Amino acid sequence: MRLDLSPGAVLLSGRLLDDAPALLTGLAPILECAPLRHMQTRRGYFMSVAMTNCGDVGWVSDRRGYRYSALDPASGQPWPPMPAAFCELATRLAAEAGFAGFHPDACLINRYDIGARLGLHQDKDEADFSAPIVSCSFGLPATFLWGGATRHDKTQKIRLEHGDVLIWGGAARLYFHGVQPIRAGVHPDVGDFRLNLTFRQALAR
Ligand code: MD6
Ligand code: FE
Repeated sequence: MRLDLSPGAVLLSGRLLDDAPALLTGLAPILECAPLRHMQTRRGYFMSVAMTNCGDVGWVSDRRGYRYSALDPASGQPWPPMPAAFCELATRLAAEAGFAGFHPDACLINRYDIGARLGLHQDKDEADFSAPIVSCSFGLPATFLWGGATRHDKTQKIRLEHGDVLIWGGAARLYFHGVQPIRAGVHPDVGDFRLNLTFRQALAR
């Protein structure tokens, strides 16, 4: 089912229910090479969400701030490559939402244990805001906060469930958004956490 949240933001509910097992299997070797970790913020706090990446570059945060990096700071090595199947799927999903020609070079992998949350933020570390972001959710459900162009805009709550895809770009590309603390539970296929993959075009093309 397709739901247009606002111009540029599309929710494809359950779109990945069939693809989820293969995606999660493909994730396992990536997580072995580049384990999930709690990154530090500029202010010195550790994020409750555990993160890692695959692709040409990965999103990192530390005392110097946020940026994309070609190397995993934990290993000093390049991030694991993005599997071709992931990249092709993200391109197809973006096209379904009306964004043709999406070529992700980064995939940020977020694991939310029970209680983990993500404060209201904009995704603005990418070089080119004409490309959308494709966000895929697995495991426990989340309450996603969908705001507007400023931090003070009213937010609406959107439930993101296993297999859901959220695509946003265009007029919504810099909208504020966040994730409320994940509530306790167990997903039958995934376990007691939520996984989110966001595909981005981080580098200028
Ligand atoms: C999450 N996602 O759903 C966090 N950002 O776990 C994001 O911050 C996000 O889902 C930009 C576009 C889609 C997203
Ligand atoms: Fe985001």
